[in-house]
Parts: sequence; C-alpha cells; structure tokens
Amino acid sequence: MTSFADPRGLWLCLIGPDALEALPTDHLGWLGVDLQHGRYEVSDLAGLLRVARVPVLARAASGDAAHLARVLDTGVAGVIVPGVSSLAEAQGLVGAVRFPPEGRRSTGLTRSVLVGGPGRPLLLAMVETAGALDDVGAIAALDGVDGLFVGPYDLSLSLGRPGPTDAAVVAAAARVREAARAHGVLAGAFSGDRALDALLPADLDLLAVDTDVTLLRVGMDAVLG
Ligand code: 3PY
Ligand code: MG
Repeated sequence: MTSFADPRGLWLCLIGPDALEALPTDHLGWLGVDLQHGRYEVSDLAGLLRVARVPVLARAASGDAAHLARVLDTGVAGVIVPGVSSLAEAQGLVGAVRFPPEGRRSTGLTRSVLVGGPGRPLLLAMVETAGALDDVGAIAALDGVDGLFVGPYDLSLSLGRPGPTDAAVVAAAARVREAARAHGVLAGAFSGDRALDALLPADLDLLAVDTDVTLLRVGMDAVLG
C-alpha cells in the first residue's frame, strides 16, 4: 500500500502555481486539487504539478471516463473520484483508470509519459453517498481501487443527517476506515473542521485538513485580528 510522508493534505480550490510555489508545504504529505468544486480546469493541473513539492491528488469533476483519462494524462499521483454510488460504478472507474488488461485506459503522448509521471496512479473512490456506504466492503475489495475517501459533507446530506459531525456520519467514517483496513487499501477523508478532525478515525492515511480558501481567511484574521 502506498504511504504518504504525512497524512495531512491541503485541498486546493483556487490558488495558482505562483501562490502554491510561495506556500510552505513542509508539513504536508499531499495536495488535493479540486476539479469538482474548485475553480480548476484540467488544463490548470500541469502548472500546479510543476511547482508542487508533495504528491498531487486530483479530485475529479466526475467519474466520466474521458474526463478521468485527461486528468491522469497530466501526471497526477492519483484521482479522488466523487459521488460513487455503487459497486458497479466503482468497477467502471477501474476500467477508466487502469490500462489494459486491467482496464480500458488509452495511452498517448501525454504529459504523464513526457515527464515520467507515476507509473500507476492511485484510484481513490469517494464514499459520500448511502449507496457507496452500502457497498463499501466490495468497493474496497476491488482490484484496481487503492483507497476509500470519505466526503462527510455530502455523506451527511445523503444520509439525511444535519451535518458532518452527526453521530451517524462519524460512525460511517469509522466503517469506511474498517473496510479499507480489512482490504489493505488507503483510508482517507476530507475534514475542513477541527471539531470534525477529533471525531474522524485517528489513524487515517489521508486527511484533507482544510482548504486554501480557509488558509487565506484565517491568515487575514491572524494578521489583522
Ligand atoms: C464532501 O464532504 O462531500 C466532500 O466532497 C469534501 O470535499
Ligand atoms: Mg462531496
């Protein structure tokens, strides 16, 4: 199982390469670049990858195979795929992300080939729907899936709970972690909230602690009070 120097990651929603280059990332194990809710297009990834000093995982906009192929062609270390709703959908992701014979991904003169990107990018399935939670053991067991990544905010919506710190969501996150451990794959989650950090399993392999947006806002508060 791949491991990261530090489980803590920063989730990028809007900063560009110049700001990333200026950001101290010594205490981070990875960066998440959010193509689903962030401002980024696939064409923004190369510039960020050129200055990133830790592995970059792209949160894809969707599980669409053509989109995932273009994201992977940039040479990211892996993809975090949102909104997975079933085992069948997760099987489709393996087909999209893996080269034959494991999957159907095509190769070409891509940035990942040109710069010798990661040989085998990570595929992390987000667990943020009730359907994915129902199938969590089978998804974790799939050859080609490297990890599960909890989206506690959407999961709370999908489970009809009031928010990510609700007991049912916290219990679901623990269940996801157990499934990942049982099948030897990575267990990760998004947080963005210190109260939630304390409720999530303590030994996650990946924890998106917070976003670049929060860093800017907290930084402004710290400087100006
Ligand atoms: C969620 O919690 O739903 C997320 O997708 C976190 O980014
Ligand atoms: Mg989500």
